[in-house]
Amino acid sequence: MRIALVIRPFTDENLQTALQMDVKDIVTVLPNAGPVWDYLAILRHKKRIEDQGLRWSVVESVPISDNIKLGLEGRDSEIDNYCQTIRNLGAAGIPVMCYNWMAVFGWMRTSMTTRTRGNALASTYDHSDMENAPPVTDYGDITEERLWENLEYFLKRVIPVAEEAGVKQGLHPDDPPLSPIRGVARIITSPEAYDRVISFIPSEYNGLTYCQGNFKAMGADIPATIHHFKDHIHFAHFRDLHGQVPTFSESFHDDGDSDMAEAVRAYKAIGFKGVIRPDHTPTFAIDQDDVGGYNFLGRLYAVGYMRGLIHGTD
Ligand SMILES: [Mn+2]
Repeated sequence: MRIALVIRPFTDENLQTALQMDVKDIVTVLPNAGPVWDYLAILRHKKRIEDQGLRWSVVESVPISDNIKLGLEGRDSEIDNYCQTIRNLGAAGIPVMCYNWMAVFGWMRTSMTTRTRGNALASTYDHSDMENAPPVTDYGDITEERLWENLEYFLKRVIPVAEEAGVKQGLHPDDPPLSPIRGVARIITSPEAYDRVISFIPSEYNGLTYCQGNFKAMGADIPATIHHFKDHIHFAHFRDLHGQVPTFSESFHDDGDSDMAEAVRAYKAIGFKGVIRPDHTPTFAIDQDDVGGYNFLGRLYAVGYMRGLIHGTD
């Protein structure tokens, strides 16, 4: 397993800092991309990374529209665009794409100002705060069955293209893994949901982004699920929490409820060859900008902790 980073802001100085942490794997989107990610633009972004001695290991993420997730008009041409983007990424040698199946709204928290260790800023999701939230009514009933049907439809068109292009697909859990929220169903909320996803097309290209924070939020056994999904884990997010759904707060990686060393042992035991990146971290008092879990210092601290776990476990 190799440690990777999202670079925010995407500057040469920050790329160089990653290399100084001995992080050589970069997780990024293509800046200013159109509906189809252009091959030459992909190539130049890749060269910008490689010219600094790094590599572009994962695309996180090519957006998937609500037309596709909800089965609305226009989805077929948008799926065609997604497939052409996969071909272009494959031609450029990018091996893994992360995506999610959250409709209408994505990652959600009810507070970004929770105080964690030393009054560092962290985030919380508390479902009781959402009980009176106005329901979403713009798209008709958004049921779990509707999301499942559209996901199956999508995968049956996309996975054969991904296989041909050599680009593995890693589905990220819904965050929070809870259904419904404001009347909008969510489906990627349990380990069993992933068994169903894989059953649609049993291919190693039809896999997971194993986001540890969300598996923790589901109440899943983290080492057991890493073993269960071993051949389908293409990318991992390292994160921890206090609590689980319906209420949890994010924590420093060395301060949450999980046994993170056991998680690292599990990745090693399955021979995980992909990359793992620190996911959200709390914001330190001396950090210059509070960017909702992606401040640089928090992730620098996380990389040191991850490196120590990797060195110290067997
Ligand atoms: Mn994640």
